Amino acid sequence: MLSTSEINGKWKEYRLSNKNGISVSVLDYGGIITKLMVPDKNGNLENVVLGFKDYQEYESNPFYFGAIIGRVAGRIQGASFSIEDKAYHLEANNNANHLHGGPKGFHQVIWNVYPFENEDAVGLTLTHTSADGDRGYPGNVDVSVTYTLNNHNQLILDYAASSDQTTPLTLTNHSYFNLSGNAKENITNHYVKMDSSKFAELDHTLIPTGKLIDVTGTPFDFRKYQKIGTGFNSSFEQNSLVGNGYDHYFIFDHASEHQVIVDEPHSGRIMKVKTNQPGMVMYTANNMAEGYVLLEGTTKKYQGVCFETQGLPASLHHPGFPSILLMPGKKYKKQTVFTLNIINE
Ligand code: FUC
Repeated sequence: MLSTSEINGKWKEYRLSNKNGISVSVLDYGGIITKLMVPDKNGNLENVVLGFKDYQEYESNPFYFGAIIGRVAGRIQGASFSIEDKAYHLEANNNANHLHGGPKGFHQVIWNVYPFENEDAVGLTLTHTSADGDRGYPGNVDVSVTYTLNNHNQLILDYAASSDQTTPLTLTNHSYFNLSGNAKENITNHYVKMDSSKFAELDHTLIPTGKLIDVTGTPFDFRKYQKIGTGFNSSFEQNSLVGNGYDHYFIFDHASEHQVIVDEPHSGRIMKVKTNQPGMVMYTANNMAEGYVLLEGTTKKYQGVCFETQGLPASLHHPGFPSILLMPGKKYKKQTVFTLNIINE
């Protein structure tokens, strides 16, 4: 089912729901997922993402809650890059670096929305054109992001883009999940399993050094289920450096059935993530400023976890990482599927 409401006289919110009671609410502004209602093991519907109580806060959205991130998700070192010896300069909005597409990135524009509905699913296609020179990036880029909620409890995000010049592009969604429901607890006791044996080492400005670290024997080894809080109190430098937690790019080992599984035993909720991206940033809200009022509770450290499936912008400065360059005539086509269920069902 699909319903629509006006927000503050300037935005529209679309609510998609399936036959099992799951629903997702999405704004045309930033393509922001404001709410994701999912039953727990007793059938209670609760919200499993962080969102502001006062929608006005989405205008600045310092945490990038729920939004589409682009043109480039993550940090671009020194806010500049070169393509075939031509240098491009972007706005530095994170120390000397460019973060998440910069100010007025894809998280801060109003997208065109085309709803659809069929027998098994309901969805929205969001489109946006980013002009040549937008935020300093080259090429006219047409982007579409399709959100589909089906009756198999899958929320599918399909990203497509094309450009008339070579440009870096890697899109993601920046939802903060908290499977405890209505953010009753923080994410310390969420369990995560991940198909990744290496991650990109960061320096103290959170920029990849170009080196990959083997997870073996470190708090980054999620190849077997591990509590996400393992890295919060660890003395391992890569954890302490990012504010005692995770804010790192993990490289997936296989294009397997699911690359990430996260579960929360109290609520019984389990979420699987499957993508054709080469890896993802897992960010555990280590640096979340306190005191913003949410739909449930207030912002705090470790209040949610982001699984930002994407390419690695550090490939612009380090050879050997998978490229994020989109060439003219080529089609960017990426998909991430979040499947929401009850443990052992
Ligand atoms: C993530 C992180 C950043 C940042 C931001 C809000 O993607 O990589 O460090 O704090 O989100």
